[in-house]
Amino acid sequence: MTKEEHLKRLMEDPIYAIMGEELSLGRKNLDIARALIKAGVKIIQYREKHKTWREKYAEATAISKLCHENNVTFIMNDSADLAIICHADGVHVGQDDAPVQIVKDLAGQDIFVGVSTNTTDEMEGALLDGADYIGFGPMFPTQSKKDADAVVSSEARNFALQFELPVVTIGGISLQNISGLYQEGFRSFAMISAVISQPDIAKAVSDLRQAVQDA
Ligand code: 3NM
Repeated sequence: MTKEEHLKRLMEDPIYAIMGEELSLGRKNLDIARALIKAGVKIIQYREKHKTWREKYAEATAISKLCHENNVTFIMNDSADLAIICHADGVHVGQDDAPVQIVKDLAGQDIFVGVSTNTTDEMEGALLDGADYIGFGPMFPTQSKKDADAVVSSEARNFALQFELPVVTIGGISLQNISGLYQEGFRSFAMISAVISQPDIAKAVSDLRQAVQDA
C-alpha cells in the first residue's frame, strides 16, 4: 500500500489500536498483535516505553511482518530509526521527540509521520512542519499515559474538527464515549485500554465498531 492509501485508511477505519505490554493484562506483544489482527483491526501502533532498543527491534520486526502479511497498517511510536529498520508504514512522534521535519528527512518519502497535539498552536505547528496526520488529545482523562496533557479545550476541539490534516483522536476513548465523539464529527479513534486491556479483544473491537456504526 502507498502512503496515501494508508492515510486514507486512517480516516475510513475508525479503530486505531495502540499496543504495549504494560496494559495488556500480562499478554505478550506478539500475541496481542495476533489477537488484534484476528479481530479485524487494520491500524496498529507499537508503543513500548520500557523495553530496550534491541527488544523493541526484535518484537516490532516480527509484528510488522505479521501486519504486512495481513494487510494491516503498522505504525512505530517515537523512533524513526526503528520505523525504518522494522519497515513500518508510519511513525508517530510526540512534542518532545525528534521534530517532524527531522523525522521526515530520516524516514523518507514512503513512511508517513504523525504527531501528538493538544492545542491549536501544536496543530498549526504540525501542519507547518509537514506532518501527515495529527494525534489529538487527550479527549478524556486517561490512566494509560502518566504525563498526559490536560483534556483538550473546546476551542481546540472545534479547531481540530475543521483541520486540514487527518485527525486521530486519543485519550480515554471507550465504548461509553466513542459514539459521542463520532457524533461530534471525529472519525478516527486511537485507543489503548479500550482494546488491549480487555480480556476479549475481538469482542471489544466488534462492540466499538458497532457503537460507531450506530452513532
Ligand atoms: N497519548 P487510553 S493519551 C498514548 O493525549 C496517549 O497524546 C495521549 O490510552 C495524548 O486509550 C494516550 O487507554 C493514552 O486512554 C491513550
